[in-house]
Amino acid sequence: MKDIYVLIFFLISILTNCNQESKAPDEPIKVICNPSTAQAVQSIPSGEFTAHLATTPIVIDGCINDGSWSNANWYSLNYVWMGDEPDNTDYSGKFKILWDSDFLYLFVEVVDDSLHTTLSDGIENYWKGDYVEVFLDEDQSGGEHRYNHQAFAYHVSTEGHVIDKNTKEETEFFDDHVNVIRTQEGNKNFWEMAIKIFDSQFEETSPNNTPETLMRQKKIGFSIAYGDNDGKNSRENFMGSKQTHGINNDEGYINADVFGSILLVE
Ligand SMILES: [Ca+2]
Ligand SMILES: [Ca+2]
Ligand SMILES: [Ca+2]
Ligand SMILES: [Ca+2]
Repeated sequence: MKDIYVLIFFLISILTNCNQESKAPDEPIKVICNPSTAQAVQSIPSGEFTAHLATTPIVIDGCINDGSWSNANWYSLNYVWMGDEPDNTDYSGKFKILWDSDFLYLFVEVVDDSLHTTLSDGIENYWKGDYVEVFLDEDQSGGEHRYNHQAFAYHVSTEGHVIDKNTKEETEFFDDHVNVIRTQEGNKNFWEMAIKIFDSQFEETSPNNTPETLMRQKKIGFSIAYGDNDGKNSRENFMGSKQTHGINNDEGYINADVFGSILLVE
């Protein structure tokens, strides 16, 4: 009799895991939940985007099947900021944006032939890829932000960490700012994020920072990029959402003047 219970338990375990492989810490969930679509991808050289309000909840699970995502445009993440023009097996990227009062949501789809985990070459090389970089300037003030928080350059790592420099000029994890789940299907990686928007009053030593409440017609300084490292200990490509990004297309981590923007609409 006991053997039957063990068998039933075993069968239930298999059935409940059939859509999802077991997940070790810091590894992507491998799922089939992001079917290819024929939806057009818009390239916007100015990097000035529009985001619609999410009218249904967005579950951060690396799957695009939340109803609101189908109302969002795909935007191109294929401007070459560094390196030669990659072919579309080496790299190709696109993203969607949504918002509600609490979060800015991003869904990023990246084709990358060789996924190089961000921190595998040590924390000091976090900016060499692979990673998604999200540039945010809450009040679109522009200006210098390298070691202050009037704007952020979140390096979202393959491991799910959110990395930027702090006011002591050190590398710091700001994991509480971005809830991210990455899923992987073959050579495609899907990064779904819910991002809290902090203003320039953010204090890294305070436990009481309050994110901005987002509203219609708000405009946020924004760009997004992908650093593609295919194992040569370098960022072989840096690909962005905007045609240019300052000096050598690499000014975003210092100067928010070069960012594009997002306008929040209904
Ligand atoms: Ca989702
Ligand atoms: Ca690649
Ligand atoms: Ca600012
Ligand atoms: Ca890569």
